[in-house]
Amino acid sequence: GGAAVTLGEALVSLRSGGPLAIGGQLTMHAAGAELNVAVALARLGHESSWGGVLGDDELGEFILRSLAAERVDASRVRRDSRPTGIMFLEARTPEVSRVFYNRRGSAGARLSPHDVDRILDRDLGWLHLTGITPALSDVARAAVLHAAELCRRRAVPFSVDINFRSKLWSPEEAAEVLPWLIEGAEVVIGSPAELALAAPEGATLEAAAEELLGTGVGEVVAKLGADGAQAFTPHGLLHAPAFPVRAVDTVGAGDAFTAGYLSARLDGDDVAGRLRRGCLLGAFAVGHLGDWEGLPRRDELALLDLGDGE
Ligand code: CKP
Ligand code: MG
Repeated sequence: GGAAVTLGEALVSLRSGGPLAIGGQLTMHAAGAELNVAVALARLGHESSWGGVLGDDELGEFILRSLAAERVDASRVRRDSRPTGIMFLEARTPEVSRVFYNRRGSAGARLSPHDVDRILDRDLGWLHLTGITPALSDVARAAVLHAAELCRRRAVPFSVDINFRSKLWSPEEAAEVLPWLIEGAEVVIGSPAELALAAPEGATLEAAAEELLGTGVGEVVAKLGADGAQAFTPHGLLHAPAFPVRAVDTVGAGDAFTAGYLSARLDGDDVAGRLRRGCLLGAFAVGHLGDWEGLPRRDELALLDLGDGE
């Protein structure tokens, strides 16, 4: 029982189909890794909630409206006089896009431990965190570490997507903070390079996973893009292939994978089922423009899934 909750910074992403430097049309989307996961879970029918700080501005209104339309609870959101953050995204090819942030001093970076207390003061079934929010500001870092600590104290299962962002902090800074964030997490997800950041002794993916499992992490999940994904658990290693799709936009695919994995976990599926649904959601995400707009409702999972199961 209890809601699946995420917290972090939500942004407005303004997307361009070509180089930003030549101008032209932009499309407006609600974004932010944690928001993406919250929407994906709600689409699949889970009780889902997003918490954070939004500007008291039109962009904040837009994000609230998007969350309401997607049936994500946002009742713990705080509004702040600072602006809602913006992210510009330019697609150069379907596989290659660049992001430019306009988020320094944003409302979202003001997330505090006090906000976290308010957001998590509820019947909590699962908490999902990412390595983006602790990179935003000192207070946001304290907030996210506080959230992980609350979960450990209350024995609430939680997950962490490492989501290293080189535009926000250095690998050295991240490597210092990440162990405190992921200690005791049920699920840690990342690319092989991100997992290596969190497990500095691990020279290979296998060694990094081993090291994290040794610190008490329940499952370590490596996202391998077109090669699918791998889960390392105390019972062994499992691999799942990616679903073959033509990529239109890869941003948001990681969050979709994470949500698919967590959704199957919340359903009580085994590790193979979790990997499979993660890869399935990743395929939906890359096949569509926008981080989460193309994601399936539960009754639509079979649209791409021509194999058995689901
Ligand atoms: O790892 P992903 O491509 O799935 O993450 C994309 C999101 O939060 C995107 O919405 C963006 O706003 C961000 O990651 C970020 O802060 O970079
Ligand atoms: Mg990611």
